[in-house]
Amino acid sequence: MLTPNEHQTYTEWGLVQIKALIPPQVVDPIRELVMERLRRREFWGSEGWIAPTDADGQKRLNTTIKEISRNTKSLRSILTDRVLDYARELVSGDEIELSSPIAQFLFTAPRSYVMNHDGQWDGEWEVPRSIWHLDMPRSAAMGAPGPEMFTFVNKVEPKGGGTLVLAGSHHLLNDVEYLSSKNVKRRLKRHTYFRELTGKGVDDRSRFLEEVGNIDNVPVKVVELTGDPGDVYFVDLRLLHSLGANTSDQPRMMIAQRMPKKEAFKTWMAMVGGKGREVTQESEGKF
Ligand SMILES: O=C(O)CCC(=O)C(=O)O
Ligand SMILES: [Fe+2]
Repeated sequence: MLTPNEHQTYTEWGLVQIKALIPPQVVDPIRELVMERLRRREFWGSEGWIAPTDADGQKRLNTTIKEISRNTKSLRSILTDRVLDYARELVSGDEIELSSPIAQFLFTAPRSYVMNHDGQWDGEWEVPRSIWHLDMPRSAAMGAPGPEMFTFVNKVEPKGGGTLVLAGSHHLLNDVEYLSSKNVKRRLKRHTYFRELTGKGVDDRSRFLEEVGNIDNVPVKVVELTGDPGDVYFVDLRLLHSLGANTSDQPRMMIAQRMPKKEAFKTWMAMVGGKGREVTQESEGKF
């Protein structure tokens, strides 16, 4: 079902976009569910978004998002047979595991950023410097682990809170026995590009989106995941990624699902068992 070009893009850059893979009759009810909750909790009114005004309001919003996330039955309807078929095709027909969290709901309020809490955000969008991470450790024993699916529940425009990925970074450090997300980053800081991406210097950061750079002779580029409801990105689970600020007046609503190959997942879990807490946290997607 994927065209040879789509396969090649996925192999080369570690991600491929499939437009309108999920039909409106699947996505629309999910968006309605979310909006209904936001309205009921008074975060959405006739003029759109009603931002929390104090710490209490922020807490209520967090609770509301958790409440929405708990509707696993409704959210997981997004994992249609077509989505699963595409994922299997990307792992050469092998079996995939839908690893926890199931149909993870990703939300960023309008005009906000995850760093809001420390008062550091100035309202401007930039290619993020921090929170770059991996959802799983690097290990030669796992081989190519398979994709994570990202889809849009409502329209996500550029600078609207979409996930940022470092395309091409799946080619890096594949010969290591074992490296945690933190240690992968530590190793990559030997390279100028990665030091600049994650550094504090004041410079024009749009170049990371516009130009192909290189780390250890591997071409890399930052890609912002944007799209319409029902568009899907399959992203190699080895790609570094980070969170984007939402400068728009619409809530950023996406759903993510990790879909590792069954064999890779087993190897991963066996390693988690052996390595204890740090790895367990990482596999749960803590940054
Ligand atoms: O919210 C996002 O855009 C990305 C979230 C993420 O990377 C994670 O939960 O591991
Ligand atoms: Fe992640």
